[in-house]
Amino acid sequence: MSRLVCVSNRITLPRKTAAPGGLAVGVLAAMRETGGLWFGWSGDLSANPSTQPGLVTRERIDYATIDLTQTQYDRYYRGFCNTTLWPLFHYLTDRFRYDHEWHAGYRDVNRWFAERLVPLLRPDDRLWIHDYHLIPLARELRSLGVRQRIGLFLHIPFPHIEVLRLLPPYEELIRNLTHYDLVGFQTAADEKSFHAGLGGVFPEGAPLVKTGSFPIGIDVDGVIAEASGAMRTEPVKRMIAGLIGRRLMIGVDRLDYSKGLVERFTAYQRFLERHAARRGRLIYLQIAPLSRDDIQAYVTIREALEQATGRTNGRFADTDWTPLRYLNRNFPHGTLMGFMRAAQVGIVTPLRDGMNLVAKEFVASQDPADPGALILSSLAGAARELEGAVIVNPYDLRGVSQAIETALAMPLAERQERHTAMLATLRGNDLRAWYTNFLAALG
Ligand code: ADQ
Repeated sequence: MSRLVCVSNRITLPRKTAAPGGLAVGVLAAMRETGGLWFGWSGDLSANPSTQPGLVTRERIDYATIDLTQTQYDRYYRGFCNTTLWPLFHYLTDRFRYDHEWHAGYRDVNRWFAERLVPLLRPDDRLWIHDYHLIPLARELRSLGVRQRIGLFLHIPFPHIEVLRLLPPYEELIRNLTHYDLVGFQTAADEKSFHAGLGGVFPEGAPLVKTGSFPIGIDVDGVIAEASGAMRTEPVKRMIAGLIGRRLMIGVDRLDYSKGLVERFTAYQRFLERHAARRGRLIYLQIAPLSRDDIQAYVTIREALEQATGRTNGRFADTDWTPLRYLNRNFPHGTLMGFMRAAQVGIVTPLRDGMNLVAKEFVASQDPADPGALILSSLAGAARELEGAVIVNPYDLRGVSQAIETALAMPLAERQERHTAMLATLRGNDLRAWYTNFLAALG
């Protein structure tokens, strides 16, 4: 069998505590099953990076990592990836910025990745590239003579062509995608947007690019086991004891403006204004570990959330009740699943999201005998599968506030019915189906 080579911007080395992020979980699951090579940035910066990748082998997976320079990091990672592509692909055009040097840095780092990867390749390898950081990689690899099959999976949405056109080199971006043997998207809608883009760039007939939608899922039984196991652990018991019989609403998101946290906090404040009878009886726990905190937009959003938390608690808290508990911490995955199981409401309201695994994890973590209700943004990829959620538009603050009331008031029979249906969907389309289907399509 051919070897699987995964390439992602950042690699999670086994001994390091896992940074939150759905991509790493997905790649690791695939590689654990197939073995192979995982290549990417170490997360370290160096003034004079070695041309030789660092190599570590753990449980059939060879990890090959390279360092970046500060300038590469600034232009490629902070600049083009996270200040140009990230907001644009999430339709958040007011946050979109473009700089010619960032784009040059993006090209440069993709070339840098390709040059360091090529010496490690074997003739029968299959290459699976991940995400928006590495769109030009196939073209760079091809120009260095790589003939093996190369697939790309985009973890984030693919924007409509009229949005993509804000990007000065949008045609180059589309052309770069034609060098792959397979381009995978989270949803059929993203796949359709790509084909519209392709049609726009090649009006006389686009080259044939094989595409597919491969919605990423979760390890359902793994989450169920983690969640029920965690109920007996100290951190989860302590959290439940701290509720003193009150109901719990939980949100778990990387601290990112695309996750709609400011809007969510405002909607919660509105909920407390309008539903006086619920005051003192509900605690909203928001876990939001910092991410990309050296980018100004992320600093600004963090300040806005701290202010909103202060406003809500200052206005509504009582001597024995804090309505909003806001934590910037990481937790072990199992502990998080236990927190979710202890909650009556899960709230996931991104302004746009490729998929959103937290929504899926919330459903799987629930006790089927008394499941909580999920509030889910219509603009997350997951909404196309989780029809049993209370679907909201995250910009509609009144609608989100009403959805909180709907979720809290939902009778047991209805919660069970919705939970059963959603769990069946999760099982039919789990993490293993995601990578198996992608790799089968890649051939
Ligand atoms: P993300 O934007 O990172 O992923 P998401 O899909 O929700 O978003 O995945 C986050 C993962 O990190 C979840 O497994 C969650 O449990 C974990 N996590 C979050 N907070 C944590 C904390 N405090 N401690 C520990 N773990 C934490 C991107 C795209 C998504 C897409 C995924 C996978 O933006 O749309 O679903 O990739 O393709």
